[in-house]
Amino acid sequence: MQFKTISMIGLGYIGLPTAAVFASRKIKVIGVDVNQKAVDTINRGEIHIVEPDLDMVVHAAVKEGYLRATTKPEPAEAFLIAVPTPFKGENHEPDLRYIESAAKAIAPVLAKGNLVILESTSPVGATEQMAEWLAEARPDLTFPQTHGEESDIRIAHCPERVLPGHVLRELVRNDRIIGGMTAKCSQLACTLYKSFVEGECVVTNARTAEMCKLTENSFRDVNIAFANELSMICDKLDINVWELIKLANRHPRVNILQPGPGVGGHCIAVDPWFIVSNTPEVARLVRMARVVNDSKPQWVVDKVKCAIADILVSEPQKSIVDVTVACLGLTFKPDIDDLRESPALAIAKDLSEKLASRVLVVEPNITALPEKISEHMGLVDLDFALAKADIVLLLVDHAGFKSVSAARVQGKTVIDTRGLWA
Ligand code: SAJ
Repeated sequence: MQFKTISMIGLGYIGLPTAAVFASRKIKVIGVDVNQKAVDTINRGEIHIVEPDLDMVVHAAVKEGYLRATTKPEPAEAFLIAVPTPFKGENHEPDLRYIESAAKAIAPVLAKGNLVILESTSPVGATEQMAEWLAEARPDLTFPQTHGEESDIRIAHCPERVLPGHVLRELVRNDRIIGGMTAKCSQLACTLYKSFVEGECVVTNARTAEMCKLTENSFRDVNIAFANELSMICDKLDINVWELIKLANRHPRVNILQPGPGVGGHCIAVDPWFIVSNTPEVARLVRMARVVNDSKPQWVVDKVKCAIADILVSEPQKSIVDVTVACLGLTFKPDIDDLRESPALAIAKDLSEKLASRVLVVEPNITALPEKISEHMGLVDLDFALAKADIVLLLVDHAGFKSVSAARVQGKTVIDTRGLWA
């Protein structure tokens, strides 16, 4: 079967690039998003997110008539859902409300023979739950959970696994996990993805596909937690953690990741909690990694406070208001503009709000801070920050910070959370 028209529900960091890549293969894509502004932007052939080269691909897709955005679902042969799956509350319980509303929004336009794919990272069981919501909304159609291979609607979970900043390349080249609710569901989903995926489309069931995505991000989280814990141990033992890791990684079977100010973004800091919520009594290591990584920003804040105390002791003529802290970087990882769940931002905000010292913030990848943050801190350029700082706090290893010479930070207290200048 050849898909001619598909629909992407959710036009964010994953949905929009995926929609554009399908469109570049001459499949008509109806993009659906609740955000009217995003819809209008896309229909002008422009983009509302930052991702290298995406603007060109979207522009071409819209111009050639293969991609169109709307706020209201329309009939299509396949529906792909790429909406956020955050967690709610103190217990980090998964919040499936966006999947639920996407399912309820497409239900009225579903037709016999349609394929529905959940791409959003989800706790185990979410695809079956989505199938239930669809079945409740459309009692006139049959679904895999009750009719197996004979169902009118095919359903699969095919998680996205692309790295922000390299989305277009990874969408095409990475292997794709295809978790159909039945074998026929998987087969149809494979046919769809093979229109652009050059990697292998590997078939499994929906629950394994859900767990596979969570496992990948949790693997990374656990390993970063190990690196972060090492950095705190080494600090106490007066050992350079960056040198230590380099040395240990010379062992052929050791590959330690890099410590940092904490783990940010909307994936690695979130997804392990879905495993914990599925199996709270056994997911001890997964939970502990989250706890370790989440404790790192406060550890960095405490380091700054100690550094200020040291300055006040060694320069008694100074008071706390005379001490200037320059925070270099706010995004959740280098060379992007994404502030979501950024530990660097949390640290800078905490210092700005709670310290009597002057806090300067440098973030070369954004032109203005979001409104609710800008009341607490202002952006300055790197030269100004370095000239004024008593304490230079490196929070993000942006390429532009790498070239700062030792001479420019001489005499200042340097706290390098990324080992960029180690
Ligand atoms: N980080 C460290 N030390 C490291 C590596 C990363 O502190 O050695 C930090 C980063 O600074 C950042 C956070 O971890 O704050 C997450 O960054 P990342 O580059 O590890 O991952 P993401 O969140 O950009 O993308 C991840 C990827 N998952 C894996 O590599 C297993 C990506 O492939 C997924 O598609 C994505 O999550 C997602 O959407 O789930």
